[in-house]
Amino acid sequence: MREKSNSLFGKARKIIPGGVNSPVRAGKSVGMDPPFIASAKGARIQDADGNEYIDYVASWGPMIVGHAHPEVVAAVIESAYKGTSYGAPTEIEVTMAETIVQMVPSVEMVRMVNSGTEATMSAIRLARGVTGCDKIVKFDGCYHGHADSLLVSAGSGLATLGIPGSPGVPADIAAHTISLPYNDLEAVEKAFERFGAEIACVILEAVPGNMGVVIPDKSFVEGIREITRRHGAILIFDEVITGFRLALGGAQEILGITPDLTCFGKIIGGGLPVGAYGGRADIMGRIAPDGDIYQAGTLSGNPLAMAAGLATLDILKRENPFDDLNRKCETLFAGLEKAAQNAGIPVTVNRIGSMGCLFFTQDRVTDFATARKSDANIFRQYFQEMLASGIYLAPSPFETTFLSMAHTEEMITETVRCAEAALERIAHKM
Ligand code: KE4
Repeated sequence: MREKSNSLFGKARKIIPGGVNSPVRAGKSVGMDPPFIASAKGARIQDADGNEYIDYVASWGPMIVGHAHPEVVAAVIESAYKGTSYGAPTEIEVTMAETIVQMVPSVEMVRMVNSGTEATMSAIRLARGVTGCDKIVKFDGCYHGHADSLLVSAGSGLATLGIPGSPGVPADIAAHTISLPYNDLEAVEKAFERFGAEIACVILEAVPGNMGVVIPDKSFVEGIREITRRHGAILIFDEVITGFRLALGGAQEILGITPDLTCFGKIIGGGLPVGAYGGRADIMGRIAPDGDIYQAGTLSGNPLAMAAGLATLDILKRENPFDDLNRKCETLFAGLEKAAQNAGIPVTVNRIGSMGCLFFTQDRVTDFATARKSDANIFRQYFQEMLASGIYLAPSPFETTFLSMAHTEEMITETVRCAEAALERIAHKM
C-alpha cells in the first residue's frame, strides 16, 4: 500500500512540524497519513510507493495545463542554464508584467512577489497606506494566506471586530479586521455605516475556493463595488485561485466587476513560487521605490518562476481551454451528484468553470456557515475510498476540486465510476 510514504512521514514528523511544509497537506481532517508524491505527468501523480492517482488537487490550483507540461519544463530548464537568480531586473519580468496587464484590464501596474500570502499582505498594506485607514473587511471562510491581519476569525454577529484566528496574532492587530458572512451585502452596509471612515479596503475571494466553492451573488459583488466606491475604500479581489483559471481575465472578467487591486498566485508561477498584486496606477504608484509604501523580496520576479509562469500563460492564451474545462467539470460533477443521489446520500454541488466542490448536505451552500453543515464524517470516508480507488482529492471538505487541460473524458468517467462504488459502500455503512 503506502509503506514508503508512511516511513517518510515518520521521519518527516520528527524534523518538520506535523511532517509537512503546509498544514493542509497533512490531511488531519480525513484521518489518514498523507501519500508522499514522487512524480506527476499530465493529470496523474505517483506516490513514493508507485501508486498512481488521477489528480484533482493540481497543487491547489497552479497546474491548470497539467503536470510537467513539456513547454513549461523546457522553459525552466532553458532559464536555469542562464543562472537561477540575479537579484536584478530582467527582461522576463517586464514580459510577465506586460502579459498580466494585457490579460487583466483592471491591472495598470503590477509587482511580483513569491506567494499569494505576500500578494494579499502587500495589497492590504498598500490600501492602508493610501487611505490612511487601519480597518479592513474580509469574509468568513475566505482564506487569503497567513498574514496576521488575515488570520482572523469573526466574532459572532455582524460588523464585529475580529479576534485572532491563531495564537501569535496580536489582538490589537486582529481588532482592525472585520470579518463578515459572505454573500451578505447588508452586513457590509452595516459595517460601513459603523466604521466607514476607518475602513481601508474590502478583500474577498471573487469566487471563494477555501470554504469549498461558493458562488457569489452578482448583487453581492456589485454592491460591494458600489459601497467601496461611495466610501473611498479600496476593493481588493483575491484571485490567487481564480486568476487565469476562470477565464483569461479571471473571475473579474466573468463577474464584470473592476476591482481597484487584484492579487494573483498559483497559475502565474506554473508551479513555481510566484505571487503578484496589481491594479490602478494611481494606487500602485505609492509602492517603493517610486512611492513611500514599502514592500520588497529577494526572489521576487525570479527568472525560473517567470519562465514557468509565462509558459503556462502562453499555453492558456494559445489554447483558450476554458469552455472545454467548464464542460469537463460539469460532466464530472453531474456524475458525482448522480452517484450520491443514487446512493441516497444528501449532496450539494457548487461549481463554476474548472473548479467545483461536493458538500455532503442537502442545504444550499452560500457562505461559511452553510458550508460547515457538510457532513465531515461522510467526507472523510469519501476521501479515503476515492484515494484507495486511485482518485486524489484535496484532503479537506473545505477545498476545491480542480480540472486541468490534461484531464480526459476517460479519466472523468473512471472518477465517477469510483465515486459510485465509494458512495454505495458508505451508504451501506450508514
Ligand atoms: P500562498 O501563500 O499559499 O501561495 O497563497 C495564499 C492564498 C491566498 N489567497 C487564496 C484565495 C488562496 O487560496 C491561497 C492559498 N490556497 C491554499 C489552499 N486553497 C494553499 C494550500 C496550502 O496552504 O498549502
